[in-house]
Order: sequence, then structure tokens, then C-alpha cells
Amino acid sequence: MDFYLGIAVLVTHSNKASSTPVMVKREVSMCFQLSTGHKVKGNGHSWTNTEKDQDKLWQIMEKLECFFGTLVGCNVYITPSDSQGLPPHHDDVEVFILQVEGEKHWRLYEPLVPLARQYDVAPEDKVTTPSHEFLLKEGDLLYFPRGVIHQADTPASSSHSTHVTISCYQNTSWADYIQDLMPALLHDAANENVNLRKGIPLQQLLHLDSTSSGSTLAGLLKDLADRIEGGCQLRSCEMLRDFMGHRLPPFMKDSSPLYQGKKGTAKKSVHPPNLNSTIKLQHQDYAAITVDHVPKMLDPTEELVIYVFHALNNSRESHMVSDTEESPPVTGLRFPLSHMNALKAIWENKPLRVKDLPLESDRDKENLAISLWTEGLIENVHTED
Ligand SMILES: O=C(O)CCC(=O)C(=O)O
Ligand SMILES: [Mn+2]
Repeated sequence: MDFYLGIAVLVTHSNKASSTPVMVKREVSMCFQLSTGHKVKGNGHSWTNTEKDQDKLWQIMEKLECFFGTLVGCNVYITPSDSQGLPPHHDDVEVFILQVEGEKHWRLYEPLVPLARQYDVAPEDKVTTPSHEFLLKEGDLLYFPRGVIHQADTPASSSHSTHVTISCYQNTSWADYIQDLMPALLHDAANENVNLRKGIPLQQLLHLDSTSSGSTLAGLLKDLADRIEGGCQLRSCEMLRDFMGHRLPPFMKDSSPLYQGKKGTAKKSVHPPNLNSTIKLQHQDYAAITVDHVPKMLDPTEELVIYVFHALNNSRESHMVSDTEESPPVTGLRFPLSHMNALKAIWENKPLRVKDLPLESDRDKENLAISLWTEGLIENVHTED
């Protein structure tokens, strides 16, 4: 079995009898592979960098990122016969476990923190009777949610075990989403509601048991809830940028006519569209329209504009690499709010004539089509003479 991607390979080994498991962790940020012929005996392990079948995980994971709308991570665990790698723990991600070689004996336990938002090792006294116990064999798939306590060992009857853990929904709970929405929601609400601009009571910060101001606070939060119910424009600030900027580009074989270059740069259909062209959206799953302010240093008026973010030019190498490690920021286009109806019309994903776009001037229609075409987001289906 061959694997590929910017993933972590965890070769874990410890004597089952030992209470302190040893984990040999090898983080990789570049593409690499694990070869079929690796040997895992005793504490030994090896792999080679062959180039075969290297795209399989990319293909699966980028489709899962489209489906879930969250980043999808991947770890490979190799555990020798008659040993266990990790102690009982729960993860902060939803996991799909693919048993690819050998067998693994799994024990799952009721969560102490259902839908946990943090990884944690389970206290020994809480790991008593498993809720589920089974043997995964080659080709089996296991799913369990965040927070389920688990441990796994390779039985003596199996020469080794290799499994791939595909994970998603890290930091993607309602709590994370509300936290992401809140700054922009408050900013806009405070522009309109003088009550939110009033000063907090004297020495409020010094008295955290603020029972006296509790009802004022609750009332202001209810106002925010009313704004949302009234259909105000929500702006996801960081989560969308993080997802779009760090997800995988669409899977394409190098030979595909759509992509060229090693970074998977979107290739455009041959002719740019003009007013007489019929255009159609492509790669909708890899793009999102959002409304946000232009950063204050670029535009002190804080005008709202439309951003079209997309992942078509993302590189596989920067998948889930944080910005501090020099990954490129999210790519996208910026349009005035007046372009919203035209963008919505294109996003209906049906062939559409450029001259029928709901925009004031022919120049705006053509410019919008050309901008999206340049990014590889629309195709020029045909152009009338
Ligand atoms: O194989 C192991 O020791 C544990 C693997 C695990 O915890 C996981 O895949 O989430
Ligand atoms: Mn785990």
C-alpha cells in the first residue's frame, strides 16, 4: 500500500505490558510515500520515497474537504505485532480510520467530554469497560466522533498494523463559529445601536460578579440575536479564510487539460469571454462568496465589498500549514457590493450570457466575466460571432 501527502507518519511501538508507550513521530510537510515493502518487526520500521500512486490520498481528502467544508487531516500509524502505541485518549476531531495492512484490536469507551474540543489522555480509572471492542481487518473502515475515548493494539497474530486516520471538524463547532462571527457582528451592530456604544459602568472590570449589569448585558446580546433573526449579513472572518487558504486544490492528474504547473495552477479555457459569450461556473465547491470590509489601512471608509475566495491555485505543500510557516494567504477577487446579483446569477451554475448579467454597464459585465475567467472560476462555453 502506498500513501502520499503532507501528512504525519506515526510509527508507534511499546511493549503492551509497559505503562509508558513510546511514540516515534515523524512530521513531514512535503510529499512523500510509504512503500509496500516496508518492514515492521520488533521496534524497526522503514519506508522509501517511491513515486508510485502518490495522488490517492490527495484525491480522497480534497473531495472530503468539499463535502465537509472543513480542513481534512491525515495521519498514518504503523504498529508492530503485539504492541500498542498511544495510551487511551480522545481526539478533538471526527475520525475515519482505514485499516490498510494487518489487523488492529480496538477498544472504545464512553466519552468523558462528549464532542471534545481538545485532545486529552484519559485518566486510567476512567478506562474500564469498553462500550465497543472489535478487530479491524484490512479494508475495514471505522468512524467515531470527537471525544470518544479509544485505544488500539496490534495482536500477536498480526505481523504489524498500518492504518490511516482521516480527520475533520477540528475547531469547527458552533462555539468556534460564533467566536468567528462575533467581532464583525458586534462591529456592525455598534455602528447602529447607541446602547452598544455607551460606556460600561464604573469599575465594571474590577467586579467580575457583575450581577447588577447582567440584565443590561443579556439585553444587548438579545439585540444581537434579533439582528441575526432579522437576516443581517453574517461575516465569517477567519474560519473561511483559513479553510480556503489552507485546503487542498482540486485533484487533477498532471496530464489534465485543466491544470498546468506543479502548483496545480488553474488553466483557463482558451478564449477570454466577451459580451457575446456564454459562460458557466466551474469548480463551485472550491470557491465561496463573502462580504467583508476592506482592511482599514487600505480603505479608511471601511466600505463593505464582496470577496470571492477560492482554492484553485492552492499548493498541496501548504495544505494545513499555518501562516507562520510561510504558507500563502487565501487567493481571491474583490468586487463592489453592486456586483452581488450578477455573482449570484453566475453561482446558479447554469450557462449564462455575459450580456444578460444583472449589472449597469456592459463594461462591468465584461470585466466581471474576464476576472472570474482569469482565475479559472468560469469557462467560456462559446462566443457568438
Ligand atoms: O493506533 C493507535 O495506537 C492509536 C491510533 C489513534 O488514536 C487514532 O488513529 O486516532
Ligand atoms: Mn486517536
